[in-house]
This record gives sequence, structure tokens and C-alpha cells, in this order.
Amino acid sequence: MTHTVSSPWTIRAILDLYELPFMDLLFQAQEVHRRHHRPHEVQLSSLLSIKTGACPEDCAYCPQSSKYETELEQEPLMPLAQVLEAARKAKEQGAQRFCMGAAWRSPTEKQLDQVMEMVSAVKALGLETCVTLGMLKNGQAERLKDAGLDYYNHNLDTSPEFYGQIISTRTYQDRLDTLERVRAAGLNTCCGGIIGMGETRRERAGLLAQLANMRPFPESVPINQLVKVPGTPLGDVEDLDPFEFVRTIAVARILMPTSAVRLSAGREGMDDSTQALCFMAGANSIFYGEQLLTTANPQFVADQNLFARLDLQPAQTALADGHPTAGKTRFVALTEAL
Ligand code: SAM
Ligand code: DTB
Ligand code: SF4
Repeated sequence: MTHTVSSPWTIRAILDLYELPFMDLLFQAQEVHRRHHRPHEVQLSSLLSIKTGACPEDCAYCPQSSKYETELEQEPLMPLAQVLEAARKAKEQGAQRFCMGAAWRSPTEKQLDQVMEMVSAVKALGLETCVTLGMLKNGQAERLKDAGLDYYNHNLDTSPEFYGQIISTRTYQDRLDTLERVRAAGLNTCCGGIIGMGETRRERAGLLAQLANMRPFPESVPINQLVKVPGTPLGDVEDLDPFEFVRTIAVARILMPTSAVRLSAGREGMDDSTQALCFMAGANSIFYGEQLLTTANPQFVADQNLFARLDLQPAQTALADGHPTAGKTRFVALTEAL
């Protein structure tokens, strides 16, 4: 292993990890995981799309882009009361963080005012807050921080080399600039990407190198498996071997030992055993709730059962102000078949 703490990760060193025998890679990832995290705890984030569809960007994976014909129903910005109802339900079910996503290229100041109101109100329920609103201009991250925002999600999505085949309406550098603004405002960074878009293993390693070489690296790293939506350019891309996805989680865990690595989109199409391997490989966060932004996610009860069968429990977390989140919940299996 050529990597030291002070030197950046090279693509070659990352590929060396990917190329380890599967069991050795999982073992190493689990060892790193146990050194830095409670091994039976998983952080739970719920998602809500607060503004859906009609997005001017052309991200080839996304059902919300106005460039593609999908079956999606467009929705304007959701009223505050409806957002709070969803947040309360998520909290009741045991969610710890509430993430609100808007299909914007970047928010206007007026839109930001409305989102800030939502952030403050969700935070007041005792939930951690996260938003993903697209690119931010100077000063906007600070305003969100002042409203009580804990995390800003902005993904790099893929490697710089593959990026041009996926998005043409904004550059990789645009994304890095927004991430810089998020960091400078003192917000926690949530940044990851999508696996299974037809990229090569080298390109997967390229994404992980970008993430792992950030200083500091993101506190939260969502690894999404592409949800193939008919009508998008990636609607019928070839399936990825599930073990390659597990390897990606394991490598992310080794490269970013202290981050939360989130097993993100794609769980609805994943069997329980593959999810268990992802947890073994060091995933310690999920999207929890029956809907991602516009596509399906496992039912609450299905995840509660899975956790009980795997002896996993929601992470113990506390907000910065000491307000406890739902970490006390312990899920109990609803089946007798154990
Ligand atoms: N419009 C904002 C932006 O793109 O920055 C925020 C919302 S956008 C839907 C958030 C992220 O969702 C994208 O960066 C992408 O990583 C993920 N995503 C979108 N469609 C997806 C799909 N079909 N499968 C997996 N992940 C997807
Ligand atoms: C992230 O990395 N994945 C989430 C969240 N951040 C915003 C979004 C997944 C979207 C999957 C497709 C959909 O439901 O529209
Ligand atoms: Fe728009 Fe975000 Fe979808 Fe891209 S990923 S089309 S920016 S909603």
C-alpha cells in the first residue's frame, strides 16, 4: 500500500483495494469500520422531495430533468405544513435526519427564504436537517447555516473523466465550487455519487479518489446504485454485478474511515443478503422511508424487520445543542420465522 496520511490517494492504490480477494477486502473494511464506529449501529435519514420535476439540467440518470419524457408528475414547492407533516411521520418511525430535495439548478434568494423556514421548523422537531438544492451562490450556504441546517448534500456523482457523458449543463468544477462554499460556511458536507451508470471500475475509483482526497473528506458519503427510470437516457443501462457495488462500499469505508457511508438509492431492487454484505463492508447509514425523492424505497416495516434480523439498531446521535434524536429506538422483528 503506497498511501500515507499526508499523500493523496492515487487511482492505482484505490484499484489495488478493489482488486483484493472479495473476502479480504470485506475483512479489511470491517476492521476499519470497527476501529471508528459502533459496529451494530446504522444512521437513519428520511428523504422528501419538496419541489419535484421540471429541472433545467440534463443529468442522464434523473427522472426530474425536463429534457426527458418520464411518467413523473411535476410539483411546485411544497407548503410548510405538508413538509412538517412528513417530517413528524419520519421522526415517529425512528428517522434521525430529515433531508429535503429540490429539483433546481440553483435556488433563488426567495426560494432560499422558503427553504430556510422549512429547515428551522424541521430542526425544532428535534431532527437533524439536510437539504439538496443544487448549486449555491456566495452567501447562500451561510444563510442556510444560520437557519439551523446541519448538512448540505451535493454529489460529485462520478469521476471527472466519465462526468461529461452524464451531464452537460454544469461542470465538475461547478460542483466543487458549491462544495467549497458549503465547507466554508461550517456546514457538514454530504457528498457521494452513483454506481452502475455504465462507468468502468477505474471511473468508480476516480470518484472515490475525488471524495477521499478532499480535506477534510465529506462527513457523509452517499453511495447510490442507479435507479433505472424509463425515459431517461440510462433507463436500460446494463445491470451492475451486486458484488461490485459491495466492493465500492468497502473501498469507500477504507478510504474515509470516519465518514458515514450511506447505502443510498437502489435498495428497493437489492435483496436482503446484498444489503447485509453492504453493512458488513462498512455501510452505516441508509435512506429510511417509503420514498426516495421520486422513486420507491423499502417500506418502514421491511427495514425494521431487516434490522432486527441483522441485530442492527438506529445510531445513537445527538444534535449539537444536546437535543437527543431518535437513537433510542430498537427495532423488533415482526415475523415469527426467526
Ligand atoms: N437538483 C439538485 C442537484 O442535483 O444537486 C438536488 C436533487 S438531485 C435529485 C440529488 C441527487 O440524487 C443527484 O445528485 C444524484 O446523485 C441522485 N439521483 C438522482 N436520480 C438518481 C437515480 N435515478 N438513481 C440514483 N441516484 C439518483
Ligand atoms: C443522494 O445521494 N441520493 C438521494 C439524495 N442524495 C438526495 C436521492 C436519490 C434519488 C433517487 C431517484 C429518485 O427517487 O428520484
Ligand atoms: Fe435536476 Fe438534480 Fe435531477 Fe440533475 S439530479 S436533473 S440537477 S434534479
